[in-house]
Amino acid sequence: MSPKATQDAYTPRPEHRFTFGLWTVGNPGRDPFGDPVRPPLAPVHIVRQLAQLGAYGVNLHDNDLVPRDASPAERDRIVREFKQALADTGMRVPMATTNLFSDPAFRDGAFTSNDPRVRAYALQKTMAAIDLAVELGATTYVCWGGREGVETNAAKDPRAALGWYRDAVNFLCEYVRSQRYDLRFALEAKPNEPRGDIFLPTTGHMLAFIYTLDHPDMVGVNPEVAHERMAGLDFSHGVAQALDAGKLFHIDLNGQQPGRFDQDLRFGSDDPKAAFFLVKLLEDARWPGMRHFDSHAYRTEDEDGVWAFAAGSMRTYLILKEKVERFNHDAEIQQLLAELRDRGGEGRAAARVQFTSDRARALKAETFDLTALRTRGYAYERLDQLTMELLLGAR
Ligand SMILES: [Mn+2]
Repeated sequence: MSPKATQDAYTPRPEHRFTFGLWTVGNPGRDPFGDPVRPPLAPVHIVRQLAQLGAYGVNLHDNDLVPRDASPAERDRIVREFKQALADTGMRVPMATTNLFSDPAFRDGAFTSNDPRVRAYALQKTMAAIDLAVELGATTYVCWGGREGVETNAAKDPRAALGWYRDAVNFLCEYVRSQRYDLRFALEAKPNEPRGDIFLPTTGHMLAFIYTLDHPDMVGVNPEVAHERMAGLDFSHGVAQALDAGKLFHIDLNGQQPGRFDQDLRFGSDDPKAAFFLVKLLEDARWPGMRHFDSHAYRTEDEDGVWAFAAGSMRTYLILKEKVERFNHDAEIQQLLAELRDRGGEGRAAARVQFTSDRARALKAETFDLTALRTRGYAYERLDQLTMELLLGAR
């Protein structure tokens, strides 16, 4: 079957830089209580279908492409055929990653396993996956430590574990440098699942960790909507902090209701308002990175549903991007924002707060009209209602 996309203003094209993981559209619908409901999709098939839908590229874990037990000859044949599909379609592989969670060997973690042989095997597997990534043209390498954690704190000293984690990332940075690869790392946080608790559970934790590394310039973050929402956080705030630090190397777009299992819903499907403000953040910042979807079709779906999921993910992003344009040019909304900016007079609003002795002395002597500051509202109810009407199509 061949995926169909509506041809209109929201039709995705490669220049929109939409990417999907092989594991996302290829997700067979297995869950902890149920067997797969869809047959596996061949990577070459995924590349051709996504190209037809207007995607820019695909991303992969090493084992999404090359099975764990493949011989060197099988590996070479699989990679050759995959590269041919990329060449035929113009699709790219901007990002790759390592599966350090499926193999039972990683049951206690990979870089933070209590067994040093497992930690060494994890490095060996990651170096091989990095070689494959670079061979396929990737320039971003994501590290998601899904098994890096514990069920019981009796098992592991978290400070020792963080030390092992740091040693592993330092080792991999040195490996990339020694090979002269053009590759940066993006660390992906998640609070729990599959481990009871995962180390470095949020994007903020990851950012702090990065500055303890030997080569912090080579390492940024890959925030994922679902992972911050599982922790009950506002996703766009974490992304804003990463942007502010120059550390937003990649992003995983999807949807998630707080307080639930890892849902990996279609982007924008569960909370369009939060998705809107995320798109606004990325677009207003002119962020040049890939708009990558790390999500999957509902378990109810057959293959048609998978391609509807993929097309819908991109289409929703483009619709929200158009809404951002409308928000940024809406006279009434912009008037309210201008009034906020001009509070205290234009000169005061534009001036940065910077310490000088004179400034501190003047500030100590300043008299504020506290009655005015205590009584005037901010008009956020109007602002939010206008935003809602714009999003709901009533404006
Ligand atoms: Mn992810």
